[in-house]
Amino acid sequence: MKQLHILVLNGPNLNLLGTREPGHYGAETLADINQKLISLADNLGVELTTLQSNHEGELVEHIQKAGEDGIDAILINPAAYTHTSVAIRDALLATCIPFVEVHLSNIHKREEFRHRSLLVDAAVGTVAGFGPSSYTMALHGIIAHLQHKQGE
Ligand code: CA2
Repeated sequence: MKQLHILVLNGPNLNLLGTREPGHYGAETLADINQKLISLADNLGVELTTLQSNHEGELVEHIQKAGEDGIDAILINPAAYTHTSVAIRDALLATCIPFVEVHLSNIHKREEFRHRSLLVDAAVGTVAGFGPSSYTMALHGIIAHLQHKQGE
């Protein structure tokens, strides 16, 4: 069976993790989070690529390229674009790649404008509120989902 290849995509300002607002986003840097995810993926026999961009169009291009490259699933924390980006939604729907929406914080416990996600109804699932563990939970979840589908 072909090795699964999963893309982890992070949106704007997440490159600042660990430097500011530890109350909302914790003390770990994005490099720490990515490193842990890569080693977890390694243990699970899955290939993992991590990317971050502060630009909406660049995120769209990464999603389009994931479609061309045969990526099996995307874990995406679109950050502020969660609440605004029709372009990211359209790109995800166009590629038909199953994806999980990931958030460090529980967006439903925060300001009202963060309660709305433009991706939630198209995602396989959402994990929010567990800090960096949101990503590891999402990784376990999407692998189980893909393996279940492979076995169908
Ligand atoms: O909780 C999440 O993961 C969010 O996607 C984070 C976004 C926010 O706009 C979403 O509503 C929820 C913000 C990312 C900004 O990250 C920073 C990290 C350190 C310092 C400042 C911002």
